[in-house]
Amino acid sequence: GIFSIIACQEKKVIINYPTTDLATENIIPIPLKVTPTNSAFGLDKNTAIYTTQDSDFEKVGSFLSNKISSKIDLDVPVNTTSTTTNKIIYINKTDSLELDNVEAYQMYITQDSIIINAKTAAGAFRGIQTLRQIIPEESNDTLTAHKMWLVPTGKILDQPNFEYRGAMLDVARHFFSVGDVKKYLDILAYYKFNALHLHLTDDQGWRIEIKSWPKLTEIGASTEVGGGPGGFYTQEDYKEIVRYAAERHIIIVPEVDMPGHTNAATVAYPQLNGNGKTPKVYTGMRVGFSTFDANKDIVYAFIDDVVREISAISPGPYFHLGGDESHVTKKKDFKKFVLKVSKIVESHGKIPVGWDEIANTEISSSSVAQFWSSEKNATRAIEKGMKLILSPAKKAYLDMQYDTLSKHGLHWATYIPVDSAYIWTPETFVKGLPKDKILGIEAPLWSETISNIEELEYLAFPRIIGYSELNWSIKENRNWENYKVRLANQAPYLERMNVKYYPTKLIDWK
Ligand code: TNX
Repeated sequence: GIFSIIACQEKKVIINYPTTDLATENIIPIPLKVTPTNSAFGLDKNTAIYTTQDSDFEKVGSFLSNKISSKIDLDVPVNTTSTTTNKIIYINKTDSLELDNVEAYQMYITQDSIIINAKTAAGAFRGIQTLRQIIPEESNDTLTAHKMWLVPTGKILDQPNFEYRGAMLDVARHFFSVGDVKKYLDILAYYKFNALHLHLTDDQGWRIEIKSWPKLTEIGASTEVGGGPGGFYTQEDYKEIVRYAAERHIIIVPEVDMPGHTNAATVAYPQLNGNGKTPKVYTGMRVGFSTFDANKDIVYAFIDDVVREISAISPGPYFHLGGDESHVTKKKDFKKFVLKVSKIVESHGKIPVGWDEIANTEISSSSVAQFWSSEKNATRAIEKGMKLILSPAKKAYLDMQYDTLSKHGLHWATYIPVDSAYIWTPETFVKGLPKDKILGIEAPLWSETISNIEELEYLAFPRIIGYSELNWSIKENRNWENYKVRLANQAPYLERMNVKYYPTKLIDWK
């Protein structure tokens, strides 16, 4: 910023003005194109928000108003009829945009107005996140009673690089409350994520109420890694998560992991089990010992009920069927199972997603493979013409430790310090994968080693913020040295949100 020193009687008062160069604002993810005009819009008590008369745009306006109020304690009314307002933030729905992406927005900031134009409410919502980031924490006037927050003027053209910008949370190994998930969603929204994948079931616990199979939660939800009490979402809880996410233009991608990772389900209903042993409660961290029986009709009847009940309360287009590490399922059974379950998913109107192992089956090419570890499987998926979500464990796994001193996490894939998490190119990471087949990056947070929101935050932050930039910003605009400064300046926001991020020494935190 620009510092100016004003002599004020005997005392010298230092006023720290926000920069008036829009191009050097600490925006993450960095926008496509920023053109500064070096003046300022003075956000103050005479400012109002006006939106297109469309309920979704009005909601975006109210969301912005609430966030301004919680950041700087200023009340900015939405679509008010009061005549005292003389500075306006417009949020407009328009079809004539220079950019064609559905989530694109354009923002024009002048001395007396801020105009955000978008084709969709989702685009407008992404736009207001940028605005939230450039409203300074401090007002400029320690000397007068008229408080003003100076927003630098200029023009921003912006749209996402990838259409699917995801995070995953494993609520099965340890359970996380609706409140925890909402807090995560709040921050994901601020960085323009649009998908949260919930890993709802695993060997150690089943976390979603299924009304037609009540023992899944009566029995299967009462355990977790380490022997803690577990927990589960009622369908009402889950709907509340979906609603809260939708308000932030984020979809929930539900996952029921199968045929492996199913010990908790088979403890509740032993007739589903296919590993030849009597299912016992499991609270350890091993993987790959459980399986559904791929050759029993009751198993598919069960899955049909589960997929139907969850799909009915999941408005997003995807249903994740898992498919990873089914080490005790015979190869031919795995193929049969994944194909049949993918058809069940499609019959309930959803696009099947699965971990990269599903590329070894006859699953339809309109399904999505989530690349996590096997280049071979990724190549198969490409050959089949499937789209991919990129979650390479060596780069995008939030449960990998930062370094040997990390308090939580694992390191079976590698250590991922904050620079390494950012410095890679998803566009060329998988050989032979055309860009238009990449849906986007998803950063999974497996929860074997974390059991509360503070531990979640330690692993997720600040690395998840870097994935937001890899997902949203074009490769020509990404640069570690430049990103690292903008990341340092996220500290006030993270602190205000009470996020216990890992304060890595690689960043000169503000
Ligand atoms: C591998 S990633 C798994 C998970 C574990 C994770 C721990 C994947 C598809 N399977 O079951 O939680 O490693 O990093």
